[in-house]
This record gives sequence, C-alpha cells and structure tokens, in this order.
Amino acid sequence: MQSSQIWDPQHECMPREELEQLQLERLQATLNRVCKNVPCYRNKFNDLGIVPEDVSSLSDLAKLPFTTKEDLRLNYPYGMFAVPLREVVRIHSSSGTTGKPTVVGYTRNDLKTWSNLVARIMTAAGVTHDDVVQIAFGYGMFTGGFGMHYGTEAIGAAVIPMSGGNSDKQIMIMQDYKSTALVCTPSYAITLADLLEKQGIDPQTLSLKFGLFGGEPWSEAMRAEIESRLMISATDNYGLSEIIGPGVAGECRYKKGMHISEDAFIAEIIDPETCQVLPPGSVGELVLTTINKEAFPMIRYRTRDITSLDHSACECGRTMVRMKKTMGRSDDMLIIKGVNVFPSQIEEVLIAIEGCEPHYQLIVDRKGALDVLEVCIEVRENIFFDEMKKQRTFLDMVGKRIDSVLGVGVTVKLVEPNSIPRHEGKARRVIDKRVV
Ligand code: DLL
Repeated sequence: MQSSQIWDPQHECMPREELEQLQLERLQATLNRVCKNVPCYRNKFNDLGIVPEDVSSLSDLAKLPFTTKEDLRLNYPYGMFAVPLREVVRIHSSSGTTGKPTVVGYTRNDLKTWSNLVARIMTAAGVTHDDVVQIAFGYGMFTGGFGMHYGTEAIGAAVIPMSGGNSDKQIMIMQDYKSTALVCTPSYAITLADLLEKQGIDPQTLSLKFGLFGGEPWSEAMRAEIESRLMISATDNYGLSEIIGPGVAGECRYKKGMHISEDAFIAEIIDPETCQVLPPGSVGELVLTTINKEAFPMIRYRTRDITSLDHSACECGRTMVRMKKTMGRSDDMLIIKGVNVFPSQIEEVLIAIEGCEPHYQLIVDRKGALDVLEVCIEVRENIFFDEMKKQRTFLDMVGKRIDSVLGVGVTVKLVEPNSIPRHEGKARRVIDKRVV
C-alpha cells in the first residue's frame, strides 16, 4: 500500500517496541500532570498509596485505579480538567441517559491532536483531498459533527457541514453537490437509503464512494446491506466524548477491525465483573487511557463497550492494534431469563432474513417472575400482512433463528413499514419496561 494512504505513517506504522516506549513516556508525563492538577486523581492515587513514579513499565498500568462515568458526574462540570479554563478553547458534552451530561474540554493543542486523529481514520477509509464529504452528524455539543469536520478539513477534502436530520435536503445536496463520502450513524445511512428508494433515485446516479459510519454498534450484515444499497465502501469508526470523540479507532480498507491510535490511547480489555485485565484476544470491556491530551486526560476510563483486541499484523502496514466491532455496551446488555443478550446479535439474524428491514426494536418486560423479550421488526412493503398462514410460518422461522443464536425464546412481532421511530443520530433499539 502507498504511504499516501496512511495519514501519519511515522506513528501509524511505528515498530511496536518504539511505540511502547513512546506510550510509556507519554503515560508517565500524563500521570504527573493529573496528580498535580486533578484532585480526583490525586486522591484516588493517594488512597492506594501510588505515586506516578511507581509506573515504570506499561504493565504497571494495571495497578492504577479506574475512572468511571460516576467520577465525571461527581466532578461536574470542570472538576476533571487538568488545565485552567483560560487554556480551554472548546467544550463538548455527552448526554447520558440519567442526570447531568458529561462535560469535556480541549486546549488548542488537543484540537490539533483530534483533527489529526480523525484525518487518520478518514484517510484509512479511502478519503483524500479530492473528496466531497457530507457530514450528517449533529453539530453541537455532540462530538460527531465538529470532530469529523475538522479532521476532514485537515486532509483538504471539501466539507459539507449538513448536520443531522432534514433527510430530503440531505439527498438533494448529495445529488447536486456530488458528495463522494457520507459521514453519519449507520442507522441514519439506512434511513437515507430507504428515502432514496422511496424517491426512486438510483444510487448509481450519485457520486458516493465512501461511507464512514460510527457512533453506535452495527453488524457486518448491516454493513453489507448499506454497501449494496448505497453502492459504497462502508467503514466503521469508534470513539467516545470522554476520550476525545470520533477518532479513537477506525477501519482501514481491509475492514478487519478498527485500528486504535495507540500513540494517543492505551487500550486494555478487562472482565467487567472482576475488573481484572484479560489475556490478549479475550472479549471484555474496553478500558482506555489518554496519553497526549492536555485539558481532559482520562486514566483507565471504563468505556462499558464490549470488544476484543487483535494484535496480529494487518495487511495495510499499520502496526496499531485493532479492536473488533463492539458487541454493544455492558450496560446495554440485556439479561433475559439469566442469559446475556446484545441487541447486535439479534440484528445479525434479522438482516440475514429476506424481507426484514434493519429497523427493529426490542421490548423487554416482566410477566410475573419471568422476563419476556419481544422483537418488533419492520417488514418490507407488501409482505403478506394479509396472509395469516404465511405470516405465522415466517414468525416461527425468525423466532427459531433468534432462539438458536441467543439460547433464549423470544416473541416476534411484525410491524407496519415505517412504524418504528427513526432517529437522525443514534438509534434507540431497546425499550426496557421492567421495574428495577
Ligand atoms: O458517539 C463519538 C463518535 C461520533 C464516534 C461519531 C464515532 C462517530 P458519545 O456520544 O460519547 O461519542 O458515545 C460514545 O457510542 O461508548 C459506544 O458505546 C458508542 N459507539 C461509538 N462509536 C461506535 C462504533 C460518540 N463504531 C459511545 N461502534 C461509545 C459501536 C460505538 N459503538
């Protein structure tokens, strides 16, 4: 592969030994800074009797305490900042499901770092300065819009800052401005594909070549569907506000996992129950430590995202470890009759079935002492709503397939096309009606 397809070959292809040395140096500098400037870290380290000097190798990271969303809540809004507010030039936040949002800050250098990290994933996906990039992530407190925007500008592509929603206009702009890359959530890409179909627009008449999708879990089956319906190459990219926003990890053109920018973040996989670091290749919760951020460093942040790391060499030449597509979040994981269920497992099954739309909702309830999971799926227009027998056979087949993957029985319900609410941003797949 040409080095022109790698944004920062010096770092992205760094020999592992050199990379680990760089990580250690940056980690030590970060630990010194947080202990000096962030009372939350100083107190946690003091409680464990740890000083930054105790970390003399990367394996010592495991001695350090974790940081959780709860720590960010307790220190709302600026308590976790490691620089005075006058050095902060941007503030974003992430809306949690409960309570106050998490506030994150960036210095001027952090913004530069962020743009470069996003430029890496854009380049890895195939985007160059010749492209016209339509960004359909929300601009605002969400990191998706602005994060992808500045990274795209850094590579010199033309940015169309469409923001989320207004789907008719998205399509008009896509046609008229000849957008070559689409940036949004995968579920919104499906919404746009549906609309194109409804308007009778042949995707071949568009100029789209690439889709960079992230912000929520999506399956390989969903990728195949998006690629064939929009006639593009679709890549996955991952990030979270607490760490930086988009730009933490992204797929290269081989699409076999997302390269984590390890010169900026150290990744660990832990058992979410015991909090022990798991051996290489294990599936568990991703924990990230930032090592070159100034305003908002995070030490061993528990992402709650379930994945595994692949240390094998990638054909693209990057030496950075790859994380698998996430299975979902440990806090989105449903426990149905004692069985762990991730919405993504159900999605894989549904998309593989002819006639099912990738629009679905899972409704969890409790009947007496028993958990019940109802899978509501939209079916394509004209699919035998009127033929009871065929409908029953179809429902049975879907139910059995889900059962064989999850090991737990579910009720399947067909719903009218377009009856499941569409979201411009992240899809809401689960409604849990159980009283806690
Ligand atoms: O979603 C940052 C982002 C924006 C990433 C645009 C990629 C593209 P938050 O709103 O803080 O930040 O949500 C972070 O979203 O912990 C994951 O659970 C989920 N997530 C993000 N990207 C992916 C992905 C942004 N590619 C949370 N696959 C994370 C699966 C993802 N889940």
